[in-house]
Amino acid sequence: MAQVFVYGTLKRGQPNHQVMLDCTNGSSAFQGRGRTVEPYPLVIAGQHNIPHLLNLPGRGHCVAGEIYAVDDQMLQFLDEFEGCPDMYQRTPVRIEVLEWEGRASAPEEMPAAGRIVWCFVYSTASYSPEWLHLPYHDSYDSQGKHGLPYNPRENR
Ligand code: PCA
Repeated sequence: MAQVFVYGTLKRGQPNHQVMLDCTNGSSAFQGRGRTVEPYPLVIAGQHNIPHLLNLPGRGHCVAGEIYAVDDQMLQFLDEFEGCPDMYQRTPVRIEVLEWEGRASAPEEMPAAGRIVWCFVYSTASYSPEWLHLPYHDSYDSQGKHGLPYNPRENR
């Protein structure tokens, strides 16, 4: 099992969330909500309005998202789905727990709000320099006020 922090289209209510629920991809269990300990630039970029957390800790905002426990099959599926390692790189990042719903074998293993957990994040290390001048978001919603809705793959 691995812990993955999702901040973009994989979150609940966002356009790609259903892939996390599809058992043929493996298993995933929602653990809770969290926020990156360090600030990162979260931009919506390219002609398809794709969210990217740029791997530049120290700039931007602490970014909110969701923590999932996933099995190896789902992790491999997500790597492929996210175009890892070309488009995104799966990077370990420290996440502050905001609310925890996941199970633990003993109560003392249960991360409480404020605890820090390590999670994999699909972040982007290679991008065009203009992306650094895009607005930095602190949480992603495809239908947000930015007016840049995600263009699903089937429409491209
Ligand atoms: N999917 C991944 C990375 C960006 C995206 O849209 C996620 O939701 O975390």
